Amino acid sequence: MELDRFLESWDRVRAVTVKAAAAMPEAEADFRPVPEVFSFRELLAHIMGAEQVFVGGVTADRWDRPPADGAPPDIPALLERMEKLHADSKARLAGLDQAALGQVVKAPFGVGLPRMGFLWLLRDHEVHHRGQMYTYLRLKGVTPPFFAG
Ligand code: NI
Repeated sequence: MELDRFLESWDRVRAVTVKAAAAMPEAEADFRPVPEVFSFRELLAHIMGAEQVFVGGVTADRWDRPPADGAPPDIPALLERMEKLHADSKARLAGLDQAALGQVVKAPFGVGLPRMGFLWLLRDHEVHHRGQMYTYLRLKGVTPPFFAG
């Protein structure tokens, strides 16, 4: 079913996100090309924050942003956190049936979509920010991983 296809696709995207994150030297993790954008480290934290918001919204109609917990930790610690979060997200999503996935819900940021549509949007959001990570890597002389895992 569509949820299975989504989870398979999201896992593939995530595997490449993790490779891209691990490619950045820790000394460059706070790099940002211009002052008004996320740093590399913040991009990674933001991808995780969106996962928490969207999965909470889709599974429990709770679109709460996770509490800010100060400066994000180093990249390996973020990746460890990301792995746990992703496993938890997938377990929560597995509880949704086809009827629930097709039901239109509205997020507080004004978008109304079937729950399944929000999940694809979450994957697209990750790909969008990962593209920024690729640019940051190039600017630091690092060759990013191939885009497909
Ligand atoms: Ni974003």
